Amino acid sequence: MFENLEKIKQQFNEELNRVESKDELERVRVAFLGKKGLVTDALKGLRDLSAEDKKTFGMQVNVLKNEIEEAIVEYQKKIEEQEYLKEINNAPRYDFSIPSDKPLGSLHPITIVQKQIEDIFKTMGFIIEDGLEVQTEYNNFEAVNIPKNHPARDMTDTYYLENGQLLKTHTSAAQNAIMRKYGAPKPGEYLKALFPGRCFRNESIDASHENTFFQMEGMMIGEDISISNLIYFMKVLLTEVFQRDVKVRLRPGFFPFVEPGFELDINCLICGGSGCPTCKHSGWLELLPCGMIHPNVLRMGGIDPDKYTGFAFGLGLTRLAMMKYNIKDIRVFNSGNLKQLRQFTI
Ligand code: FA5
Repeated sequence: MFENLEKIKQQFNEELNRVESKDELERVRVAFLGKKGLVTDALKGLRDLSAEDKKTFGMQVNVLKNEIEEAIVEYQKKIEEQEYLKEINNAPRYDFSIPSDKPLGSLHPITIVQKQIEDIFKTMGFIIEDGLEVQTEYNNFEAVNIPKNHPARDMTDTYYLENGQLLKTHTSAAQNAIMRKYGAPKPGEYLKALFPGRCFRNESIDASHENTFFQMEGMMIGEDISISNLIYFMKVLLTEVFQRDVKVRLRPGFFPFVEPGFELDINCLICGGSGCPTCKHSGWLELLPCGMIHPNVLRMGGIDPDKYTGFAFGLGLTRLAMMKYNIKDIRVFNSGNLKQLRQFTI
């Protein structure tokens, strides 16, 4: 009786070693553990044994049964692994270096304009910085001279996270971090930075307003920066982007982080200035607010306002792309409509 269990074990191991597929494994399982299997059969012999032997033999049959079950589970894993490897090895091989004959992806029109402006400013010695999209309330407001309860906060309501941080309303939110990162420039040198980014505002959407849009901020700080420098850089920017003369107007504008502050508007290129929904029938589009950095902002950035001055501008990048590509409605940009967006690919 007991030797028989040994034989069953040995037979099981031999048969298991010959198994090569899940089906064969199932056949072996049934042959040993099934209703008419060898292990089940062995249990039937229990009734002819003495009480003492019944106990020992029963225990041993159970041990054997568990061993066989475990061995089958293990072997199943092994077979699955082998089948998986076989499948991978037989899978077709692709050469990813072969050029595609299908249409390639394309750059988004905003990315195209962004790269173009970055290139222009890089040639003038500006560094390009990334601003975070999730910002602290301090960086977005306080650090640019917009204290709590300042009415300027009303104009730029945004989306707040549960931890008190917010989706930045303007690229100016990065000014403080960049001033702190690079510090005041050495005598005769300048801190020149360009920082594009996605901005968010709780806006009513229309042809020229989105709740998610792009700005491009520029900032130059040194010991002798004046409004003339500001106007020079704004002119270079617009002439290079449009590659032609565009009509602009400079008018006083209020932003708590600049003094004096200006609004640089562009004559609407969609309607040529005669008035359309894009420019709200005024013939002009607000594009490039700018000004001389407020002494408080320099001070908060760790730069001495008695020694240094600087200018900053906050270009509406999405609106600039509208003007450049004659896009009448801002909603096209976030639409994901590839048919429309691909028209602007270069
Ligand atoms: C600002 O955001 C200031 N931080 C800009 C600035 C920087 C001023 C540095 C002075 C010095 P404003 O809210 O006007 O300003 O936005 C700047 C530009 O972003 C606008 O002229 C416009 O072109 C664009 N813009 C603003 N709101 C939207 C919107 N909802 N949809 C699309 N473009 C927008």
